[in-house]
Amino acid sequence: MKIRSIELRTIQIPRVTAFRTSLGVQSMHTGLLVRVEGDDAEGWGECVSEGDPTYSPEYVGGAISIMRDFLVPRLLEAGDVRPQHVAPLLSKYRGNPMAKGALEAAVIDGQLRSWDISMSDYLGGTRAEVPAGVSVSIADDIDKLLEEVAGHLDAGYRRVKLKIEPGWDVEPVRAVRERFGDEVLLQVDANTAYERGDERLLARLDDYDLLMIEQPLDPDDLVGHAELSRQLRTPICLDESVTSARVAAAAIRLGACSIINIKPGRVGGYLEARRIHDIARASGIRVWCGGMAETGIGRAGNVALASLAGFTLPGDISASSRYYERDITEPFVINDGDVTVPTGAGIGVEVHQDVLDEYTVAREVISA
Ligand code: SMG
Ligand code: MG
Repeated sequence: MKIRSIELRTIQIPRVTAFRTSLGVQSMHTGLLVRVEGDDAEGWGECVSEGDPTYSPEYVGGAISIMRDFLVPRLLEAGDVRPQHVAPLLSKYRGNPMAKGALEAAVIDGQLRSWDISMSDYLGGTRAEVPAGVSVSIADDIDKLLEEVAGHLDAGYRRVKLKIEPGWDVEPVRAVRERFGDEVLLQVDANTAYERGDERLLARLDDYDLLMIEQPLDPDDLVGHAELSRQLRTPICLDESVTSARVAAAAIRLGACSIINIKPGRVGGYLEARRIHDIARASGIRVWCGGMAETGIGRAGNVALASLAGFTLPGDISASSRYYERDITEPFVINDGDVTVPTGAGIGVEVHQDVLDEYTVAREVISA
């Protein structure tokens, strides 16, 4: 598409309930949306950097800065840009996969809208529905946790992921298993909260038939994860560590994981995410689509990605109402435990301008 201008919007949306992980607590979601305006279409992308650099080195203020000073000018100079050109054009600038991924997502959406092709068809999706999973906050106590998990299971979620940290790991897992039984698909996510030396503690989770332990160690510690993989029966899944297809291939080669959480934003976009899916599939590694509490814009793309055949595990793809009272697009809902893959052109959802304006705290437009 011929790009005329790119708009960056910072949004702040209150979360329905505060979300606590080993990295901190969030009751307000700070997000960054990108709108690419072309000659005959506009496209939207969502940058999954958060307000602060805790999950990732990227954060909203930094993403705006690199987009404004380097990435956006490069795209505007290039003029006519196809989705597959975005990453190569931006590759001279190091890192910043979330900022790059958001720009690529907006170009994909704009291009597909003008071609009248859905994102799922474009990526090669094979499913009309994807199974919904839910990620559960660290709770104040076990009773509150059980109450929350009961609500999610009643709502039809097919898989539950508990956030864990030292002091909140074996007990909550044991309590959930005891109350809801062995049939529930259950996994945990440590967001890097453990260290080498915690093997014995983590091995206690082996008794609970978990689908996986997600990212127990530091993002850079592929070797540590490989050693842990050999010591535990529970499969190791990587999230924060996997920032590109190259790193994914290295992690697989090292035996650092048997499952990968693919978040398009974290790996530089949907096309790189698909590459990781392809590599993993060829290597017998299972993948699932992660989440970053996206609005309907990012969620629509994630649902499309999760419709690819290799996504054999339920993702962190929940209903919009799990996060926000009002989404900025038509809300995603759970039907019999599934989320329907949009079939409209591009991401297949429309931005509700009035709601978006209400949550916008900063906006700038950069033109060619
Ligand atoms: O989108 O449902 C969602 C959130 C899923 O737990 C989730 N994401 O490490 O996988 C993860 C976290 C990252 C965000 S919280 C810091
Ligand atoms: Mg994670």
